[in-house]
Amino acid sequence: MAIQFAVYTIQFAVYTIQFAVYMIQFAVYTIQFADDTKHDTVCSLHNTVCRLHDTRKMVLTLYGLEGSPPVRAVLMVIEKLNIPDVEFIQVDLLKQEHKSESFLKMNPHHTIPTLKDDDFVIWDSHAITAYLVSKYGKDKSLYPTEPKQRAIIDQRLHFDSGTLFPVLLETIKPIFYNERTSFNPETLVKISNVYELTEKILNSTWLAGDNLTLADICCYATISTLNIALPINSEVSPKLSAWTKRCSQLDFVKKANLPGLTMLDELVKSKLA
Ligand SMILES: N[C@@H](CCC(=O)N[C@@H](CS)C(=O)NCC(=O)O)C(=O)O
Repeated sequence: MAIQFAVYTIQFAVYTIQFAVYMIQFAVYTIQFADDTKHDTVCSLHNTVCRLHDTRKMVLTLYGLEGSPPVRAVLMVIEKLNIPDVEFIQVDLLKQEHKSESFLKMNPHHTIPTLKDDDFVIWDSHAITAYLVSKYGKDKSLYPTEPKQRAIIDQRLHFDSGTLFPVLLETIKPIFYNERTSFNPETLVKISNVYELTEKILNSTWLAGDNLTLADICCYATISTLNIALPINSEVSPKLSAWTKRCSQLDFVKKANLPGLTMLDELVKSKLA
């Protein structure tokens, strides 16, 4: 009898504890739901990829500026792969925020884009986009593993890093940092040369063959920006012109490249005499 009573008492205690746990869980969910609603409102004020500011689910943090071409390459890949839960943190280069102690601690090279995935930090748009496809892409076609296909894509990505982007920096930097009010004519010749080179590389629908890949996304982010300084002439560069148009018509490009490109375009033009 006494044993049975003890068993009932223990059972009662267990049920009471379980009930308390459920009540706590309910309270936590209620608080989180209220918080989600607040975040959604904040988020709707932001655009495109910055869709979630939900600290509970947040995995990825992208540091950048929407106008920056390599940042736009990452935004396009996030959009294309439909990766949720990305927080976008603005790093204002003109305010030297990329040279702050906390940013340098994360990325000593002080460049945007920089991506943080929990404790893992990676910078350089080409490395970031490749990482995103490998880790989060349900479909790997943007960066296939077949060695020859991948080698061609890698070559185009290095072409962007080593050839296209330096010409872009040379074009834009003096406008922002040296208060130039016109493009340097020698730089415009360099742009024309890289257009010519790209025209020769373009032998298929897309930059690395018959399928859209990271090569198109990264190079388009740069070339669509070079186009601000020197519009592509469809008679001189028909393949480049057609490819540029093809890229610009993709939904994810409209969503994740166009807003930042337009912003940069207006900013650059406001500085020209
Ligand atoms: N190769 C790099 C280039 C990144 C880069 O130079 N970004 C510029 C902004 S568009 C930057 O962070 N400049 C600041 C600095 O170099 O201090 C990439 O693709 O991410």
